[in-house]
Amino acid sequence: MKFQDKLDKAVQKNNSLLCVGLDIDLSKIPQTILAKEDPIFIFNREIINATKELVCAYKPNMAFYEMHGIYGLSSLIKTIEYIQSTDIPVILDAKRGDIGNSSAAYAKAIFQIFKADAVTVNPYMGYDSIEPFLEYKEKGVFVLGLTSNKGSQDFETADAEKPLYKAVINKVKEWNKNKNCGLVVGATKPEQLKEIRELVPHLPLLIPGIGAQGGNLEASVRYGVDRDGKNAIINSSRGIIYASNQEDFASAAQNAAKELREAINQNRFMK
Ligand code: NUP
Repeated sequence: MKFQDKLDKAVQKNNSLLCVGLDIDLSKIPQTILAKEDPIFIFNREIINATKELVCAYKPNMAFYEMHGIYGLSSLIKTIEYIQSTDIPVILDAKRGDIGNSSAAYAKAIFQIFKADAVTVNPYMGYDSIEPFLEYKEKGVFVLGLTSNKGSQDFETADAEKPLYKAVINKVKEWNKNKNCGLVVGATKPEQLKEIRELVPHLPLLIPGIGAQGGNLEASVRYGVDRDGKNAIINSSRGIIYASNQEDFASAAQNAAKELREAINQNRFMK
């Protein structure tokens, strides 16, 4: 099934635009979980069980698995396999991009080994660095447009007249021949988000930066959604999965996800 269709189904079924980020931090996981054989997978499984009726996507960030070596990567593969049994799409946040043959290897790893439904990529090296990902027509490819971090001012918005992120958006429109592109736009940039949505009325936008980074939820939803109140994927990672670092972490994550889904839905059709 195409990523867009899988996303639409999950949005519809769970009445949700919430994406839960699975960014593992062992220092925030309760002792009882840490004592088990594969704590990363067990923790994720509990979070997934508690939130799978509340989300439209999960987004593990590869860095938090790579930092644990082979062990972390094996937990990531098990986690994605587990999510696949729920029909919720997985966006693997890997921010890849390299010369063509290296990108082809990255794409194979992300889509065929880790079996993600979508990936994040860095556009800095241009079309041939992204093309190997786009060739997987069933998969979603989210290109970094305007990121949530402070450093986005160094390149992305450095030229106020002709900001780099707008050049990226124009290219993404050209690259979207297989209708499998999306854009990443930080929740900390609501003004630009409004403009970006006008430039790309139909693209799925992955919007991180809610919660821990202080992004603007209301504006992100209102400006981020398309005309049908869809296609904005509002991510929160730490704000959901570490709502509690005690034994009640799963039910605390469920409550946090419920609240955020509700707050998102209140703004979905406010255009
Ligand atoms: O612009 C971006 N900002 C951002 O925070 C692009 C991203 N991919 N992210 C990722 O989203 C970040 O790396 C992390 O995995 C997640 C945000 O996590 P949190 O601030 O909700 O905990």
